[in-house]
Amino acid sequence: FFQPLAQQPADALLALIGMFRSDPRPGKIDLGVGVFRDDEGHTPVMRAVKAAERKLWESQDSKSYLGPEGNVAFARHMARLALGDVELGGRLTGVQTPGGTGALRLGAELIAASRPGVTVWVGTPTWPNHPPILAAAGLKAQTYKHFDPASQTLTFDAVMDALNRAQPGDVALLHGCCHNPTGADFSLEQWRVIADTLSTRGILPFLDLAYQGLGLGMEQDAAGVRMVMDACPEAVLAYSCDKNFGVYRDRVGALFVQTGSAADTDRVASNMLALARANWSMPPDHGGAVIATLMDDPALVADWTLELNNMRDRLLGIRAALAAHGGVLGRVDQQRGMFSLLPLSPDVVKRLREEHAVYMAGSGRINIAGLSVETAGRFAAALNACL
Ligand code: PLP
Ligand code: TYF
Repeated sequence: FFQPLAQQPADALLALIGMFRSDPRPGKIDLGVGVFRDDEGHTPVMRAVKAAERKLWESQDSKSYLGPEGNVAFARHMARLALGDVELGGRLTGVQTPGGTGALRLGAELIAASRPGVTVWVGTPTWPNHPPILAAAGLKAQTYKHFDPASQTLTFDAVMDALNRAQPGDVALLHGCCHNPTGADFSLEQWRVIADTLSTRGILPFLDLAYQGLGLGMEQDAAGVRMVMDACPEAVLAYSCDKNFGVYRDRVGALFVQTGSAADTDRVASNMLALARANWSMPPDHGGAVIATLMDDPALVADWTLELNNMRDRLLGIRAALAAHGGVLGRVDQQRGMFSLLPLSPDVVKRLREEHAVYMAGSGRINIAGLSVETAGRFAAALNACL
């Protein structure tokens, strides 16, 4: 029965985890999969998350089913975190999803249910899971250049050329902040132009906000998304809490949809619930319940904010230390979040791994959090030796 199946490649990023683990060399450096790390290379459970888990463990008296919308209080909190002073209802609806990935899949399926086979404009390079998620929903991806690795610059002319070539009714998938894999984010002025273009040309924004708070700050990192949602009557926002709350494996996210009218919202919400039921019935509860518990406690919110600020400062500090070495690292202090994409050939990536025990994605993407101000120099020297 399964003979017709072709062998599929493993996820190259996730495969690096195993390769790194089995390397016995001391001082090995892991710049692969995108998780935050501290100076010791550890990905900790955040203090406030641990405290909220304790609180939840003591107070939770049932694990009976919730509905396909998941934890409603959680969705309300995340809407405010992402969008500011908003309420669900009226023209905005939202549900909890299994991670940002689940939000992207549900958003793609909702878009496809409304406009089968519609074109989605995607800047490249992008997160490798974006194209298969769009394809799985039956959407057509049309690519354009977002970033030029050799010059380490965001190709804004190419972005605008694409948004002007798109047909009214097409969709534009945009990274809200901390672009994966390049760290090359739009400036506020560029977001302004994008928001105006999307709104006047009638292109639906499909926003992916997976790293809020890890770029410049919670408010700054959401500014572009908010500008677009203010300018455009209709928009789709896939949100992930897995990085900014450090709850990766608990799979926590939400999908928000802004519609043109309260009547549209009712139909959109009923379609989101029907699609969620056909996918996962209802999202896993634990992560959403923990974050809702955290958000309901001002002392925990304050501690979470403090720890998130420290995580962000650590990334910015490493970026500054790397950029001081110049060369291909010279512009990483202009980029934001966890990733930069260095112009390295597959051969150089392989030599860094084999000769220097430095592990990174085959594309030349590095996870900044895998370094420290101390190891930045060693990485720069290894890079120089291979170039
Ligand atoms: N979008 C981008 C750009 C990402 O890098 C990730 C990373 O995992 C996601 C979405 C999905 O996040 P999650 O782990 O919550 O599914
Ligand atoms: O790009 C990254 O490294 C993160 C984590 O299938 C990730 O977004 C990578 C691959 C994957 C799921 C998550």
